[in-house]
Amino acid sequence: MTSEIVVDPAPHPAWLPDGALAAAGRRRVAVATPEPAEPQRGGVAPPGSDSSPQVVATLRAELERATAAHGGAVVDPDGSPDLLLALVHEVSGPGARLPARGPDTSGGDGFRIVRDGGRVTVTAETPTALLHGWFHVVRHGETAFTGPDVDERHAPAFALRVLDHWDNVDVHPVMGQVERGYSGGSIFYADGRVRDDLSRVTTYARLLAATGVDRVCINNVNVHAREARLLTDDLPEVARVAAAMRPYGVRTHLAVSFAAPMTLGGLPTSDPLDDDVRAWWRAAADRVWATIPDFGGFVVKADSEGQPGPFAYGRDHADGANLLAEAVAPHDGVVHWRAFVYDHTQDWRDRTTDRARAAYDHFAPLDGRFADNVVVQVKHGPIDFQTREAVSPVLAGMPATRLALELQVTQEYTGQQRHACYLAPWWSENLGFRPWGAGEDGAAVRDVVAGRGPSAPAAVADAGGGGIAAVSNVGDDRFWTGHPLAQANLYAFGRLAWDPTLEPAAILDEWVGLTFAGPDGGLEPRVREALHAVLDDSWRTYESYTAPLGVGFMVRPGHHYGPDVDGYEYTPWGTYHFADRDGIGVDRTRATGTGFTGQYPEPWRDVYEDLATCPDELLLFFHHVPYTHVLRSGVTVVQHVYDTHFAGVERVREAVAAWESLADLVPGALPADVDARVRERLAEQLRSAVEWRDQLNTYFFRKSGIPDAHGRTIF
Ligand code: GCV
Repeated sequence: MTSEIVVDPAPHPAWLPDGALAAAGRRRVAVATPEPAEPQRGGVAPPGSDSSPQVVATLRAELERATAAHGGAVVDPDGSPDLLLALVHEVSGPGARLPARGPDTSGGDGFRIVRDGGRVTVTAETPTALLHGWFHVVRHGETAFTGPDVDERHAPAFALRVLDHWDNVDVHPVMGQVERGYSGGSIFYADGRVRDDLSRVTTYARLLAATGVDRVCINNVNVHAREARLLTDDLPEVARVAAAMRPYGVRTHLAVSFAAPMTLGGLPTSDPLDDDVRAWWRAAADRVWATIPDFGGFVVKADSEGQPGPFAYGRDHADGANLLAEAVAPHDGVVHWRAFVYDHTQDWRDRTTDRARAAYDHFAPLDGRFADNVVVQVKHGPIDFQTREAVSPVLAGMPATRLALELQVTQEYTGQQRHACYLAPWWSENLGFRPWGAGEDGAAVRDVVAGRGPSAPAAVADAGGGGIAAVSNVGDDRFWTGHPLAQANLYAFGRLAWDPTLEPAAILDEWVGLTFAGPDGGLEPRVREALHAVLDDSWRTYESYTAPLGVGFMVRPGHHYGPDVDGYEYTPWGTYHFADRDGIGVDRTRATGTGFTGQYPEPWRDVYEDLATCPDELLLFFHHVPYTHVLRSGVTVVQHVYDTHFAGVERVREAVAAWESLADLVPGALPADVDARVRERLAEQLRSAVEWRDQLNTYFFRKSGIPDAHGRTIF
């Protein structure tokens, strides 16, 4: 007899199942607000002020929901509640005022939490901040009430914490509904329009509010003709999306096309210095904010992979970005302008052009020319979201510009949500990277994007820098993210956006505790153990059976899944490894290569330049070496390829075994549908890892003629 899994059509609760609310829900809780809770101005907060009564209403509904599920009660603020959430005009008490507010933030996002003899009081100056305080209490479960007395202030490190959706309104013939999406369709669009039922979007905003993300760009940065109209004809529809996210304090952004004045406005040009073009953008922005008063701003991909941009008019990217900045400035809007600009029509025979150099070459000379409300959004690496690449030197090269770090939660190059690959350790490494080593007070990338980089001018510092952005991995899949365990990546991004110093394993622990909470909030310890075994090192495991030593790509062109060592080698995309019979890697040195190492400040410009000091994990990113080059581990490059690829597959087998060890908990501590989906994905991961191992090992054996020192099977 086959046991049938009954699939609940409602989306999976992710990290907010009712069980996660148990500790607070069992208690007497209250909300105190000095302001009227009834919606004003149609329920829309005045731009930038975030006095949205809707969020207060949300908070009350959260407390009702938690107490109804767990037997507690919502009481009067003066009825001795165990938990009091109080909106105040100014947070008082020891210490300075709440930190972390910039002109683009929706007011102070921080809150104060005091636990005194088991009674907890959260105070904040805005409803959204208070909501963050509520989710802080939820995250801490019983210990929120039973821990030692505390008086703490919490505020997000970054003023802007954005998720970008690469969702198309129309299904794109090649890229589908969601470009690089591995979780079904879009939660925003279906059948060529904004969905009628946006309840799932509100649930998404709730999940995001519980992590710290406060802005969502709802369409693809590759803006096709249909999607361009979101800016004009479809504004009322965009307003519906904004209304669906507003109750949780999440603001809406749109990706726009630089050519919009021509394609939508009928003008003969999109030249950023043309007066009619400037007037067109001002009118467009005025209409947007008239329709959505708390709209966030625009995201732009220009002169990149076929998207239009200022180069067509002999203008640069500061001219382009400032055009839009001028249009949104009266509304306190922000322009996220992407630095992902390179030549995608390169001649593979040309060894002098280096895609890694492109963003810095285009943008660093423009430092200081961007308007105060422009954020230059920089991918973490100089190539494209690879499993391993160097940190982009742009992040150290534009001190007078608000910079945002761009990450990719959707697993385009890291297993497409068929492989378990927990990315927080990788993001943490990038955030913690110190571009000046111990110099410049040891400032790290996370300081730069918070506006605290060396020599940041007041405008950058006061705005809190450009913050952080990432490409979402969410779709209309029941589990939101295709692979249920990929939810951990979405959660981790939100938590790192709030506090980039959090430990990845601690974030995972939080995620497990919430997501797998039983009805009374408890967690089966074996589930925690197994999930750490599967996920903690999964990014390094993935790295070990895919492209080695920072060389990148080697994926199937187009869809980017699975191995194809030479797939991009003779293409125009600028992503080469230069493997021949003797060696492999890209010479990016100043001495003999493309000179990319020169884009870094000291110490890295010399550390990377010198084969003797370049870290092994980035060796092939910076150097072309013989297969017999000996790594610090004592093995040669080619032996390292063999060893890591054999070991990587074994580690996947161990992950499969760790998950299977939970079989007796299904159903119960482990829901049957989650188990079934995870098993299906792990089986594919193992199949794919074996394929990667065998193709990579065979390729390098055939190229080099050097056998595996341990005589293992290579084809
Ligand atoms: C949205 C990579 C992806 C593209 C993506 C692009 C970008 O090249 O493969 O699908 O386009 O990055 O970040 O703009």
